[in-house]
Amino acid sequence: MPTTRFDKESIKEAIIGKLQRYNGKTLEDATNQQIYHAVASTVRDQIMQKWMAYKEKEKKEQGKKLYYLSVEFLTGRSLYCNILNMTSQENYRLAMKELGIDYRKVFAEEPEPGLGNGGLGRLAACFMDSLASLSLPAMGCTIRYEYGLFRQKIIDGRQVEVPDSWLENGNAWEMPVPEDTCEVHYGGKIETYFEENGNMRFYHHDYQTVEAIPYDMPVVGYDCETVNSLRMWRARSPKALDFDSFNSGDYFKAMKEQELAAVISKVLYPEDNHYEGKELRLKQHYFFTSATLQYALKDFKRRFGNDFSIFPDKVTIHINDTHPGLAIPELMRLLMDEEGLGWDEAENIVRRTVAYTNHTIMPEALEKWPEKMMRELLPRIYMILQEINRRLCARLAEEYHNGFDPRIARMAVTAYDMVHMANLCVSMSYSVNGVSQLHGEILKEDTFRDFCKLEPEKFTAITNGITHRRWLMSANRMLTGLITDTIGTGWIKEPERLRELLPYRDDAAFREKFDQAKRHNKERFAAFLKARQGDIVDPETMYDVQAKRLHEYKRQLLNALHIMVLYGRIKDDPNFTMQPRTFIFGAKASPAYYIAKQIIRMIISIGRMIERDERARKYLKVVFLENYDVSSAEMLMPAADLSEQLSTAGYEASGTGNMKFMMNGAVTMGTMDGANIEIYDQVGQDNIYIFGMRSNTVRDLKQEGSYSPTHIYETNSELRKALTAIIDGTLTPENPATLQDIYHSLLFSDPYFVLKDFGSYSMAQRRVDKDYQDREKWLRMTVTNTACSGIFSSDRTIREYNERIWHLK
Ligand code: 26W
Repeated sequence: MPTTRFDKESIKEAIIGKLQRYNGKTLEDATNQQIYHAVASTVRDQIMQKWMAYKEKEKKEQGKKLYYLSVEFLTGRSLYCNILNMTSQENYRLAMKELGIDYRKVFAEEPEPGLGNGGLGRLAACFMDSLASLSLPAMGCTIRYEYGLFRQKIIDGRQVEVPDSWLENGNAWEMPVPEDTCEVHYGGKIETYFEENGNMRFYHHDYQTVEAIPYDMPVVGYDCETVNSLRMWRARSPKALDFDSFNSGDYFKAMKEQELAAVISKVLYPEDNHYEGKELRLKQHYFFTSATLQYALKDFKRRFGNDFSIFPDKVTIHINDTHPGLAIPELMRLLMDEEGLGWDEAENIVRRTVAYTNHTIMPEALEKWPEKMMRELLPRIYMILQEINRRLCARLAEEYHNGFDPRIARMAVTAYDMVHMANLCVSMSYSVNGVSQLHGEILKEDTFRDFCKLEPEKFTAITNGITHRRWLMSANRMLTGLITDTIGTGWIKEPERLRELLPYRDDAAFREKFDQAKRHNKERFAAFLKARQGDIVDPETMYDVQAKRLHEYKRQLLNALHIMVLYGRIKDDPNFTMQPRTFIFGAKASPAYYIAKQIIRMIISIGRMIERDERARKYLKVVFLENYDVSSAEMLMPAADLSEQLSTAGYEASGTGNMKFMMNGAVTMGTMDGANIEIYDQVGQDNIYIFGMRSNTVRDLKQEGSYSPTHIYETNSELRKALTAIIDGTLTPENPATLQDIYHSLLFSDPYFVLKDFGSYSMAQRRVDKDYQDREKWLRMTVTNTACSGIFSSDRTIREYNERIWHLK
């Protein structure tokens, strides 16, 4: 195969050549968008060679392959990370420099694929990067949404959602694979009949067909041969335009059927930790799950023929939360109806092939589909679910020696006219895992305790991770350079070796350089913010950051109330001083989540209240970073001094933002929840601020039902003043009632114990203020955080998945 060389000179030539051929432009005349496409396509050429070679190699190898199914992959931009993983960054840097290309501007031209909501989607993307970098054969599978998560605008102090048409200028990284197109069927009727040999068979007819067309994006491993694929399925009607209708002038009728099919891959649901039983969502889940499994079976047969008994040795289907859980009945269906296997044989294969990760214990996030919807939309799948359920309940009745044991209804796949996806996934997967140690315990002791008693060996906990290639090497090049100058490059392939930085805590010159990198990133962020939304922040101040989806359980309100209390102190006490702080919030609220949107309004109102006061302005600044996404996170994480991780203990399954901040040297302010606990274990109590109730206390308090927020309101006068300021016109003088629902929710319900934990939070914040003034102490803390963050690389996470669950070579 001819391989193009990619030294600096060839890169320069290639970029100029692309602009000439595709745009008829010289470098001088080309727009940044055109230059971006030219640069990207040179990288793409390079990747293609590797990708082809890898696919050839894969065909010959008889190894096991992972299909990682996820309704979200929040990949972020690809250009720089691809260059990095190809280890061409130095050549590209020089080539662009010599051509006079401003690489920052060019990289920023790439639209970010916003194909995810938050943690679950970003985790899937980090996993893909680590799988490829560890040379493990895997295919990520999802939907090619035409519109990703909405773009957030702040207008008149409120969130406004704008569609995200990320494909408008084309996607430089994807490749359609038309030969793998397949059909997905909805609706219709099932006829049962018997073959001569007595086997029961099913005939599905009168269904609607949707075509699934795959588009693959390469996932390049760091400094290795592996290039895996992220496969995104697009929906299309198989019918050509209805010409009769078209010719008779009924254009809309002619279009209708096509559009109904294509709508399946139109838009990502903007929901995160909140479930709604929308039919289109069920269609989406079945769409990409069915297409993926059809492909997995086709690929298996191509590699191994029809001996399905070895299927579980050659294929692992991992389902990222329950959303792709229909993989279970779909694989049953394909094995029985298409391949002719019997139930027991098919069930045995499925039980040894599918593994499931749970990402949330929030009851309102657990998927339940109305049986009626399932029956009408997916009649054959519904039959299989019923049979799975019948067999499960029979086994449980035997186990409990009682067909009416109350546990059976709790564990059933179909009960009370609903299909319970988590029960399906737990009962039929060979592995069920939580995403942090605490989360794993809660799953075993609470959420899935009945299942766990029967099959404890199935359950495990694997703490999440983040790819240090994107979140440190790409996002924070100055710190990366300092680390490498100090301890060499070994940490890049073995991130736990970041610990070698620990002794340098005592080295004043090193601390100084570490601080310079932080300072540089704070300035870079200030410039970015100013250019993007006109806000001015001062890099001299402490950056105190909370960036994550907006949710009551994540308790942005705790942070907001604390700022109001600080404001109160400044107003009331003329002698009060503190370290000047910039509070930065980044958060999208689900469009239908009213209180979450009100909380955004409140944060913005607090910022305005402070701006109105000359003295408060000296100490406090609040900015709301619009449209928080992967690209802005890459600017934000390296700039943060303090990382706010405030969830009510027991509710945040893991958190991964906490790891990104830590790796970039921010100190955590957090509850003993999710992975915060493990960050605490790594850095020790002197290098983290822990506050608030522990998860068992929260659990007990909830069960008792005796919690009274009004009692706290009555006894904490600072807090009472802050709460009153929400509704007395101090916060929103234009209309004092604007935020009254937040006030009422806190005072009369407070389901996530904001008031309860406030005192402890506020005390911990006083310590932060004091410690931040002690530069040596603070810098030792930040260095410690980076040094101890290696264990949170997703490389470690993926190794654990592979050792305990997948067993890929
Ligand atoms: C059906 C609606 C819906 C959509 C998404 C329900 C639930 C989800 C996700 C499971 C929510 C989610 O993203 N969970 C987050 O997963 C991260 C990766 O494991 C964890 O770090 C976060 O703690 C968890 O909230």
